[in-house]
Amino acid sequence: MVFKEIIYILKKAKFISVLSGAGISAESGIPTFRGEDGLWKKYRAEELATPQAFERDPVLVWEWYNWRREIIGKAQPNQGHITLAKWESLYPNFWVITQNIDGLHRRAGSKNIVELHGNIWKVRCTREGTIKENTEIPLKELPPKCENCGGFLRPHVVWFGESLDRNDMEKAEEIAISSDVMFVIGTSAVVYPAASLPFLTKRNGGLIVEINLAETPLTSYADFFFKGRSGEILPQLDSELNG
Ligand code: BJW
Repeated sequence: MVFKEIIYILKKAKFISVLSGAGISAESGIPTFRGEDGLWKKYRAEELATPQAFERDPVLVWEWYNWRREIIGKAQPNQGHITLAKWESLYPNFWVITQNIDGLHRRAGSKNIVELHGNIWKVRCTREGTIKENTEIPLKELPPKCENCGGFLRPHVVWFGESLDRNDMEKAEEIAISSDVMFVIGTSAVVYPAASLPFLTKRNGGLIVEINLAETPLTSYADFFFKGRSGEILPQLDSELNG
């Protein structure tokens, strides 16, 4: 019944967006941040994903990223990523705003992507600010150094207390405002400013469709809530949509 209703809405929608989080990549074998598998050694993300942690112990922070690069490097996009990539080809306005740094949406074939928190395959010189692609797994030298000036390289990602790229945030807000429907998939919806985007959609008359294993602070505001794995629910929606 709910499926029928959402399919009717999706068929009429002109602009659809997705806000994705770590949960969409969980079925690809990538650990989430706040789940049972969310700890690396004894550390929480809040203790490692900060500029202060990097200043204090750059080797420790890089060990964490090195470990994640190995997992992500072996991972494949799952049916959730693949369904969203397919939908991009069906809708003239379809955007993925992701908090994930794993690049799996792109590898699944999505092109209209805003990577709000950066990308694990890019590094930035802490001295010069230059950004380069780096896909070495594992990195041999920790911390890696800038070829040009010898300064420490850091992952080109957004840590707590750091501002998101202004262009990315403006684009994400524009998408949220324009959306008839925003899917919020596999995010605990506690990290701002990403977590504010569904409210922008709602305030501008759009609908929120949440897909998650568990309820989140957003659930009571969502128009539809599908409890379960995104890698299963998205293909089910897709077969109803095209059936
Ligand atoms: C499944 C599933 C399956 C599992 N299917 N579902 C306003 C209010 C309060 C605080 C703030 C605020 N504004 C700013 C702040 C401070 C802070 C913040 O939000 N803190 C809160 C935690 C309290 N925000 C910031 O600092 C941001 N910067 C900023 O605002 O700058 C301006 C400013 C500066 C200084 C002061 C004030 C303002 C930056 C945030 C950067 C976050 N960075 C990280 C690391 C990125 C790099 C990396 O990956 O290493 O981003 S932290 C981490 O959390 C990562 C994630 O993208 C992000 C969100 O996590 P996500 O994706 O939601 O994952 P989980 O694990 O939390 O949830 C997974 C979900 O999936 C769960 O719900 C599961 O149930 C579900 N799931 N399997 C479907 N198969």
